[in-house]
Amino acid sequence: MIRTKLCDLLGIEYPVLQGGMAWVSDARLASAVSEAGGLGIIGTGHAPPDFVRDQIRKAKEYTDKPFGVNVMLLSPFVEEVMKVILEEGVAVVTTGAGNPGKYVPALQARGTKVIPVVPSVALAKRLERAKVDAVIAEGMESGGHIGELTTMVLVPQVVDAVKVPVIAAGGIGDGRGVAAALALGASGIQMGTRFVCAEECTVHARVKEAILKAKDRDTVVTGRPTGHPVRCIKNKLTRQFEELEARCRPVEEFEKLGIGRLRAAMVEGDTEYGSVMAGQIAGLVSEIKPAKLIIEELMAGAVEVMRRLGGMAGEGR
Ligand code: TUI
Repeated sequence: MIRTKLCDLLGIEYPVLQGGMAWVSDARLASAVSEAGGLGIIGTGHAPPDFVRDQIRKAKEYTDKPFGVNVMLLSPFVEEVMKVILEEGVAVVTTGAGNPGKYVPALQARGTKVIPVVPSVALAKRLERAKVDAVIAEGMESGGHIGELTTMVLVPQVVDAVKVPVIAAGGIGDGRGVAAALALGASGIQMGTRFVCAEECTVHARVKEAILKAKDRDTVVTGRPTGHPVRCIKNKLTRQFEELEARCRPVEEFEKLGIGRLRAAMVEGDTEYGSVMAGQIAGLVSEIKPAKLIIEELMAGAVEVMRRLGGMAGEGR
């Protein structure tokens, strides 16, 4: 099996993080992933502090293993959510959509590891100076809010730029992706879209169906003019966003169109007019399975690829 320094840092069996996904990765999915030997992560998005506290307490009921909470730094509740996390105490905090530098000392004093998502080498270096425990280098293949660089390009450059462990994310859905990430120098991987189709994921069934049905070119990035580009499965809503872009409409119109759309998709199952955030790897996801099986197949697949590649090197090809 594959163990890396990330396993020791986080006290997990496999170097696999389940991406924190708002309205999708609740205590149920996160605890299932942690029970299976990865690191499950509760997604908080714009959720209010009481919801976050409730989810942390539930996850602690469901598992004794370490789990994480993802904090979306654009949330209006960031300060209150951080306060809840400090009160409750969690093993790991991952962050998205910003620079979490100012929260690092308090979280670490409480024993929490801090692992931000970085879309660039510059932010990775800045956050290493702020003493973060590791970084997640997330490529634009990912679902949801994304940066500009691909995983293939971003990961090796971040690996060369920092000494802390680097976790590769974006476009990883099976053992081949894990082996590729390790080849790029990553110490582990984070996967979101594949875990949406875990049996334990409580997202609306129509979202799982949309991912299972998706082909390679079925996602699209909208919202670039707002400064917050988002990748979703193509539907009537993404076409409306594209129309706003074509007509160069002001940012406020994008914001208005986006209100409540993530919840509409993930909770109510509105896959036509909701934001069905998913990564480009959706085209590779073809089955609903328990989280444990997803992780076991992922790791077995990676070992198999690495064995085959080792053999090729031995044959001098
Ligand atoms: O955060 C994500 N993905 C997300 S968050 C989300 S919830 C949402 N809801 C409505 C609108 C937008 C989002 C859905 N998906 N991934 C991590 C991520 N972080 N991707 C890119 C970044 C990022 C971008 C800029 C991280 C840091 C950053 O820094 C800018 C700075 O302050 O230097």
